[in-house]
Amino acid sequence: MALKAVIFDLDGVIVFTDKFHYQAWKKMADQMGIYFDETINNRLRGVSRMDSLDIILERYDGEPLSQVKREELAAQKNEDYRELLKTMTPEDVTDEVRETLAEIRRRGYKIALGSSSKNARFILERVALTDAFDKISDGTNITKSKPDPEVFIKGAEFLGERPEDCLVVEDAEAGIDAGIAGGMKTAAIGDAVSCGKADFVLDTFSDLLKILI
Ligand code: B16
Ligand code: MG
Repeated sequence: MALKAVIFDLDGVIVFTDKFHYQAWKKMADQMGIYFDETINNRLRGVSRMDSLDIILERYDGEPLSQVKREELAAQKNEDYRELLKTMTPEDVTDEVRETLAEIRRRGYKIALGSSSKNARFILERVALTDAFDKISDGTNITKSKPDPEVFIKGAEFLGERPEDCLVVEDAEAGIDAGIAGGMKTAAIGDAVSCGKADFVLDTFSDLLKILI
């Protein structure tokens, strides 16, 4: 196995914005009288904004909502979410993550982001981490969200590497499925560990340095 590049998921791997997604979706759900809790929020990991809305609306028993209304709800949620993102600072990335990314690059690997989020660049700017990535593949350059492999395939393409030479690092089962479907090696961290499908399991982010030697 000759890995040449690493493609990182963002939310749940590099930063933890799930609490902000939760707060913003919770506000919308409360306004509409829809039951929503942290367990349901866990199902939104790695899932696109509109697909997340559909999951929340599974518990909505009012009249069917038009596409225009659905888009309005998603836009309002995103506005609320972005307000919360503005509270993020470089302190929201651990030294472990920052130093591990720098060391991976020193060892000669290319680094890309592979995030479903349309806010990925904004988040990286907030936490001063944009320069740690050679290329960014995110929600703005894909039409299908994880578990479809598009975001990672684009990431590999942007880097100029073959999928089989890339390692995908993910916290969501949908993301591990996407990496496998894309023909990449996969490393699971956090929530994704329990799915048992990844090639590697990370107890902590710096465990990557044991794989990327
Ligand atoms: P946005 P990731 C994902 O980020 C989040 O895990 C998921 O909860 C969110 O719905 C999705 O991004 C879309 O985010 O509304 O900002 O476009 O884990 O793929 O980095
Ligand atoms: Mg994630």
